[in-house]
Amino acid sequence: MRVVVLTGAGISAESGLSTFRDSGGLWEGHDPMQVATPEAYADDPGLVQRFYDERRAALPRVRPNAAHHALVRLEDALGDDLLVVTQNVDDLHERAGSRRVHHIHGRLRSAWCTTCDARHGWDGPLRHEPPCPTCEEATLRPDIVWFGEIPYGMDVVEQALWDCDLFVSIGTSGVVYPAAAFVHWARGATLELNLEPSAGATDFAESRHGPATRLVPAWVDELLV
Ligand code: BJW
Repeated sequence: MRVVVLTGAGISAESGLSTFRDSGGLWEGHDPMQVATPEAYADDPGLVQRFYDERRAALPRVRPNAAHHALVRLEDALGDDLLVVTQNVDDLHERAGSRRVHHIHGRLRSAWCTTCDARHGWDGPLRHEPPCPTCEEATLRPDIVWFGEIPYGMDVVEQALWDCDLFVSIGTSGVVYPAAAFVHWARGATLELNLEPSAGATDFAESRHGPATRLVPAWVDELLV
């Protein structure tokens, strides 16, 4: 059975990472959705770099939860027939042990040089404008896909959705495209696992509601019987 799993901020919520649209919380008085944009970066790069520096620095303080671990069990059973596509920029899937993870919105622990196009693994801050290790220009930005930018690896994702027997969406509000459209691209059965019905809940053949740490392990158990 070929399975594509899409994850969003809800899968990392119980690890202690904030979601985008649930908390209504502000970061330094700003809506995070306004900070995570190319326009905000052009207006005030220092502010946007601080936003991502803080989130990058927080990663070692959080751990993968039972939902991340359940997806590793699924990969152990399905091997290359499972693809995890995540909108999350954290590294909790990898730290749980998932190997086939596709980060369509980029990764916090990567920096992208807008001068030479090199990408570098990055764990420290970027706000002090460090030189790019490749070209030495001080033009490193977070390797993150903002609104209006093209998500990564869409050809691979599109093909996997086309070929899958089952598409499962976990912990995402279903308001950001193209991920919100994956349910329409998937050829197989569709299932939503989310705290509450998402914006696209009625597009799924089946929807289950509750915390990811309960729903995801239970669903994996069911599939592996
Ligand atoms: C739990 C839980 C628990 C809580 N257990 N569940 C008009 C119409 C259609 C499209 C557009 C339009 N105008 C513009 C667009 C395109 C635009 C877009 O979608 N805009 C919409 C706002 C309308 N999209 C883009 O620009 C994208 N690019 C693009 O489309 O390029 C064109 C192209 C596409 C394909 C091929 C070729 C070309 C880029 C989108 C970039 C999104 N970037 C961000 C920020 C960067 C990353 C970061 O800083 O972290 O990505 S925005 C933000 O939203 C972030 C997230 O990845 C993304 C999705 O959020 P997510 O994960 O769904 O989180 P929440 O908070 O919204 O929801 C959490 C859910 O979990 C909730 O439902 C909770 O209930 C649930 N939950 N606790 C289970 N314990």
